[in-house]
Amino acid sequence: MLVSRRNELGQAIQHAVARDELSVHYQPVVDLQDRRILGCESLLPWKAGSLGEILPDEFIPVAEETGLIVPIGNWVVQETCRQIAQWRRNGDPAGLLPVSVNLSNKEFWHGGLLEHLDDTLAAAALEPQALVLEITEGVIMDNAHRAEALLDEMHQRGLPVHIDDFGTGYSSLARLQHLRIDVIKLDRAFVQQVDTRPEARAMAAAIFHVSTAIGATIVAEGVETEAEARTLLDLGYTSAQGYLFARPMPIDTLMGLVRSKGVHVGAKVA
Ligand code: G
Ligand code: MN
Repeated sequence: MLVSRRNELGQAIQHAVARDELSVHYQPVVDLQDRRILGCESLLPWKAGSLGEILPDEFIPVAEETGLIVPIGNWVVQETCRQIAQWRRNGDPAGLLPVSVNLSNKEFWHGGLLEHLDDTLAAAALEPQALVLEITEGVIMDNAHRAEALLDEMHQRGLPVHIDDFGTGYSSLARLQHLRIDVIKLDRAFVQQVDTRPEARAMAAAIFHVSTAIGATIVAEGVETEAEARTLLDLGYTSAQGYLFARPMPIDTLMGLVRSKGVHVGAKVA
């Protein structure tokens, strides 16, 4: 990224945080067979005035560099917990869904993370299982030994942990066996044209078996076509996420979708 673009984004992020301009969107995870909603993922789309819509892929690295990622991430966790608590108070079926948040590198390794999670869940009167933590494979494998200890602590607290973007972060399969992981999210690099590319199909099949071997559930990310969804079903996948089913959406749209599609309660995926 150009230095000027990075500076511009850095300043815009600072303004957005100061002016309370961020809002959380949600993308459903669905049952591949009947398309009912199993859970959803909290995402942070961001419309930055003159800069237009900025996707997380572009602004998260800048937020990491400026250190703003920690307050932004804390805010996403708080906002998501507040929302789940509100759904439950209103008896909305969305309150039954596990909701995941993405933890970036700096947030995961930040010393205050577990305390912040404990405090935020307690303030919203939520049990730890209500909030799912998504951590990319790259972040975990940066320091697999330390990550193992932290994941153990999360497991002891009952916090579900998902490995995001699986297959892109040079995973050590040897270490993977020792990590407490509830769900593996297959990166969309293997999902794109999985119906027509034999290599993608073979990798999707192999990673499915890896998830079974470590006792994790698997979710396919980035499904965009019916043919991809059908192939994944053939390979044994039961849950997925992607533009074919639903894009990340504002809260009201999600609640409408939950009412029309129905939810499957008790799945471990978000
Ligand atoms: O890294 P992570 O898996 O959390 O990425 C989530 C990002 O992927 C979000 O920005 C979301 O908008 C995007 N996304 C979700 N579904 C799809 C999809 O079907 N296709 C593509 N290209 N991107 C998707
Ligand atoms: Mn994610």
